[in-house]
Amino acid sequence: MSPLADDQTTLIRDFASRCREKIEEFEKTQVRCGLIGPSGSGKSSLINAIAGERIAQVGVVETTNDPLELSHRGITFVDLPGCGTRRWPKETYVERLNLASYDCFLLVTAQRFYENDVFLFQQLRTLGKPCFVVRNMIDRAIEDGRHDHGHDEAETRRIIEQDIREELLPDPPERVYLTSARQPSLHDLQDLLVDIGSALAGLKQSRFVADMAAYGQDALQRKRKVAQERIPPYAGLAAANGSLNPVPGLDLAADVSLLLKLGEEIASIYGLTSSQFDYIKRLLGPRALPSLLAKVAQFGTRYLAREGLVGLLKRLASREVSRQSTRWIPMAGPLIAAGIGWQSTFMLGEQLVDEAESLAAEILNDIVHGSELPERV
Ligand SMILES: Nc1nc2c(ncn2[C@@H]2O[C@H](COP(=O)(O)OP(=O)(O)OP(=O)(O)O)[C@@H](O)[C@H]2O)c(=O)[nH]1
Ligand SMILES: [Mg+2]
Repeated sequence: MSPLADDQTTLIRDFASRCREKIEEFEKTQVRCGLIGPSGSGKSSLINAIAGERIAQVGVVETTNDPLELSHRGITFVDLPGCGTRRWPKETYVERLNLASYDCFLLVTAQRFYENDVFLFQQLRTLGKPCFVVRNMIDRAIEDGRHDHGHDEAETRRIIEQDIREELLPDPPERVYLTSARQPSLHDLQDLLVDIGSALAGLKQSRFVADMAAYGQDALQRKRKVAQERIPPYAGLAAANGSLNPVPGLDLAADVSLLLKLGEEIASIYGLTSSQFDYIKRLLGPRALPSLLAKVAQFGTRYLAREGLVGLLKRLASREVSRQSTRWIPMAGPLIAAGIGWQSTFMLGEQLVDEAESLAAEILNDIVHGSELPERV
């Protein structure tokens, strides 16, 4: 390959820094989500269920006199102190806690809402912030409704929803989400997550969709779009590497480092990193199928470890070196000529998304089928 002219080198360096910016822009995006609700209503359990990772302590009474921040990649959950206490009077609550800087709120109860909750709900609405009303522990309420009154699930849901709406008069929410942090794939948690994502805009939306757990097909579809959008800047960087250091097929080190990072991002989007999978295993309990565990381990060896990726890349490179992909030319422009890094990264990225998605779908299927079994998270 002939050496590049100076102006071409500049062009490529510019392109590479734009790709890097794109990656960093996403990495730096944070969604701040506040949770408000009484002790024991399941806020910590909900945080874990939303993150798909155990980041909050459950069943430990946290006398939250101060906001408690818990992070899961791009989502910062803030377990907020009770409103209307001596420490946090309701009149100054929103201002002192700087709630205007938040992106969304979950108003959580496992029983009913009280006057201070109603006050806060209205204040948050006035701020124009998405505020989701959550009645958690619906699994228990359904059980009790059946046992105590002979109500079926639909009847219990109807009664609870109506009660909550009345408690939040004069301006009741459009929807009350009836959730169970112990049965995240049942009831309304999956809708809640999809709706939070929809209430956010731009990169915040992508960030939330990437980092929320998926408990339904709808979530998986949304994740696919976000996951695929992660690929082009990585492919662009690989192409730039390939153009500036054109030793096709030999020096794959730079591409491998990029792909490891992309692999980790995609794995995380689909809940397949080891800490996320620990949470899933608790949901699945002893039923976790050995074949599923083996597949997840195999996925890790192929895409999240250097040796596995080198093998995959070499195979792709030898197969694809002569085939120019035209699909993405508008994005990479003149760089495509050096495109082994571009093509390999793209193909591998797409293969990665496909495999992560089908594994996540299989896991989801197992979670759904096991949800009737005893609670354990
Ligand atoms: N059955 C059932 N139990 C739940 C659910 N959510 C939480 N729990 C249980 O309720 C207890 C309290 O849950 P936490 O998540 O710690 O509640 P919290 O709101 O964070 O409590 P504080 O930290 O004290 O404010 C734990 O034993 C949870 O396992 C649920 O949806 N269904
Ligand atoms: Mg807690």
